[in-house]
Amino acid sequence: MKKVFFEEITSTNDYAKDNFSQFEDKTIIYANNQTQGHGRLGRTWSSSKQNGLNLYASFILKPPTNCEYRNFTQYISVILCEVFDEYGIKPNIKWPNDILVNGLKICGILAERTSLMNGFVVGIGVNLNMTQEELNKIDKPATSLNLLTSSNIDRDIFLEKFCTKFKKNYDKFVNQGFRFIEEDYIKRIDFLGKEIEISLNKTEKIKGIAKNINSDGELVLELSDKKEKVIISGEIN
Ligand code: BT5
Repeated sequence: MKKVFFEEITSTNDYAKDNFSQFEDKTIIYANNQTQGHGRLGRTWSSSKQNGLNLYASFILKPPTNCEYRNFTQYISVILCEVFDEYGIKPNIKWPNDILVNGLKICGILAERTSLMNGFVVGIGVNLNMTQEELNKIDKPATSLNLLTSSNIDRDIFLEKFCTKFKKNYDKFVNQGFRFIEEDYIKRIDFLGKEIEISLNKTEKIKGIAKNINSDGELVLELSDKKEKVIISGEIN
């Protein structure tokens, strides 16, 4: 995988989108610091004050056009969980693709595309070395790998572990889609069978029992009238 590194950048996702056509499939754009890192719906992704300690990376992906791009974030979340396993951490996936440890967010994943792109960009922000003070400033509960392992984490080693796993099964995943990761993904989900509320957009919410993740990676919700509703995208509150 080709890597492109910046000391400082506004947002690796924005750079990857703006320069998409220049790069080959599976190029990684990463940076020591982001000044305008963002999540979904214009939300901020908080960075550490110290450079180079956390992972801010975006992947340029140009798979065949029949691939469901939202499943790629799920593929990446499974790979990230496997990397965390190597550090002795047991993370959960909060559908569709947040990664949490004991209910605290350690990693965010953001897939984006524009009509001009023959593919998409998937950005990951991973808290590798954050102080508790920095985490306390985030408006939702968060954690960092260094605090969980009581040791400093080498960002480049973490990224290398990720890339090795990403490449290993990428072609199989592209061919088979979500089915290829279904089992590994579902075993990381800890809310199945529970009542949850999902924000479908900024104003609409829906409640129900989380029944299952179907073979396309979508969430199946049982509503109060026992009817099932398939949720393609949204955010569990
Ligand atoms: C995400 O958005 O979780 C996706 C974040 C993706 C960030 C990467 S960094 C590299 C690439 N370049 C970018 O500009 N972005 C990507 P969302 O689901 O909208 O969650 C955002 C919310 O997570 C915020 O509103 C906070 O509540 C919380 N948050 C912000 N920074 C955090 C952090 N460092 N650790 C844990 N939670 C955080």
